[in-house]
Amino acid sequence: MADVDAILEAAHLKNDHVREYVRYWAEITGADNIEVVSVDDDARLIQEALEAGEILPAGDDLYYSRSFYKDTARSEERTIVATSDPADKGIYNNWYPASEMKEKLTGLMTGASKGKTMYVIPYLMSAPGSPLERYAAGVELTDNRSVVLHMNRMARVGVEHINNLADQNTFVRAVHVTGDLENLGQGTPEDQRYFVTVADERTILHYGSSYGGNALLGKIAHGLRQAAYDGWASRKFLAEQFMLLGITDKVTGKKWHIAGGFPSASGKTNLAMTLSPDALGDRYYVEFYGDDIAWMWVGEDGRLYGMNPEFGVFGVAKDTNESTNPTAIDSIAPGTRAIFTNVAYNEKTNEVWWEGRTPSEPEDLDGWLDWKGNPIADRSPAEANDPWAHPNSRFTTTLANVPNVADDYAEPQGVPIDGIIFGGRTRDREPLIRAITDVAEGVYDGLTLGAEATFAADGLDGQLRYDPMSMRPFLSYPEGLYAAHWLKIIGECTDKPIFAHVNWFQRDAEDGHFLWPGYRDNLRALLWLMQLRDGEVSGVASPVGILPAKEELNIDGLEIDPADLETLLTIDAERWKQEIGFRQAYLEQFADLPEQIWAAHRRVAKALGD
Ligand code: GTP
Ligand code: SPV
Ligand code: MN
Repeated sequence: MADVDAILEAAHLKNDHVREYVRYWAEITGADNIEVVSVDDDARLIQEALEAGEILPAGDDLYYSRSFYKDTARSEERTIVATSDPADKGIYNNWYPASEMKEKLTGLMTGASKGKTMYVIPYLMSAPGSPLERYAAGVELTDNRSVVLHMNRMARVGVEHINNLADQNTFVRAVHVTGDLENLGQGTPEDQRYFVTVADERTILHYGSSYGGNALLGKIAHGLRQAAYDGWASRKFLAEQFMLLGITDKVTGKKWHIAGGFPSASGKTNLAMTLSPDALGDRYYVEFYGDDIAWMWVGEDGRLYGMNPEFGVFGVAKDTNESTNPTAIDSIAPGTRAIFTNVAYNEKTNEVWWEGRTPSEPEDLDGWLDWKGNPIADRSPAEANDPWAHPNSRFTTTLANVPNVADDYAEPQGVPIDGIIFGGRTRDREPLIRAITDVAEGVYDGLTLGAEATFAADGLDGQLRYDPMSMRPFLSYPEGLYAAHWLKIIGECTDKPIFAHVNWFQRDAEDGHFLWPGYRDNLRALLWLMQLRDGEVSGVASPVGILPAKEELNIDGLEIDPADLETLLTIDAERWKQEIGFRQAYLEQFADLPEQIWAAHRRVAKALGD
């Protein structure tokens, strides 16, 4: 092992607490070498990764990476929140004692980076100068170069983010060791993977994956799990799996900001990057702020503020194309330095492809490899219909590459939030949009978000489940306390956001088609919500919120079957009554659920005539 101090000194890493942390884990993991990285090293690291065959060229300054075939999504089963206080155990956080997990992970990581370089990635999950900056600094240690390339796109990376911390010890310790991916027993009873956030020690220990949320520790582990815990422990903020967008009315000059939670692979990226439908484009302009995480706090003016702590987008590739998401396509164009992961790749032309990229697969199979690297042309008849790309294949690009990114996206002060929406893949029951003006009912609605799980987590695709605020896989403390923290933060706002539940995924009971065209047309529902907030429309009261009156929803240029629209704007009371029963049982699991939430539940049940 090289002289750690000499390496850190040469890299201008000055923070003594960080140095001690690096020395400690270098010793345990047994890495042969240490390298401190910054975003300025990206071009060199790309070159090294190309030479090592870890990534492949995918066009002008575009790159392709493939993760191990059993390592292509987050594993919820293997994800754990640990603390030293058993009272932190919730229903969903998979709580274990900190001492047990630290010992376990130290054991697994011992000597596990032998022969490898341990990269030191100092990062910041915020714009510098943000009111929440003190919660945003971290240092990821990883033995995987591809993880460094992804972190360079997803977070602000460089020693400047940790050298001058007001409190030199206030940074998240985030250790990632890849492990021997071919021998980890993924998905079997002998599974060796552990993805642990020791929340009360601000320490993240992930072993056994090189994929996305399992390995890019600034994003999900720090940006969501750790930050949610910090926001609660400090009583200062919320950290949620939310997108964040702005809508400008070019006629009146008004600008609104909307944040919203949808479970993984349920439309956050698409909504946040959306453009106006063509017919409304002269009047409304949508700006992108964030697609996966928002940190929210109460500003001095009594409004709720939000910011995206990330620096990039790790977006679902499937069905991304010029018509569903043209801005996403621009953000991964030649020259953007984007990285594609687990899509199909043509080893002769270096092109990439995924399901829904074009209406049908490329005709000429020559050179095409599926996401596992197997030639498509060699497929047996039994494999003929297998997808070319993994359903959870992704693209990674920086926020600045998104053409409609807001001018002020990197400003530290955040933006005031006018609306909070919840949604998910719900094939029946949930109408297009229902607005909720009462805070407790809004929080209750978020807690009872029920949706179909997706391929973003291993082995759960299609299961209907409750996913509180879309945070189920990322909750770090008990649900009742989480609800209380929400009530506290929003309750402190003197000018409160309006809530709404949206659903782009209602299906026809007979043939299964989506009733709502979705994508860019989703803006129509959001415009109605903002008009309702501003008192320009009044909607129609229902037991579960305010629905748009048919004439209030702007449908200029919309192609939709009138019968479908009718269904989208009505409530199936019988189906909802049944739902209230399910919710009762679901909410009863949670300890210390605030009385205001129970009261909201009873009000909705009563309104439904139960
Ligand atoms: P994570 O990054 O996993 O947290 O997911 P996300 O919520 O950002 O999901 P994303 O926007 O990437 O959407 C995932 C999938 O949903 C893609 O395959 C989209 O094509 C599809 N999708 C998004 N919006 C709509 C919509 O309005 N209607 C329909 N039918 N599908 C949509
Ligand atoms: C999600 O699964 O919700 C994601 C992708 O946003 S990952 O970074 O893998 O968690
Ligand atoms: Mn996500």
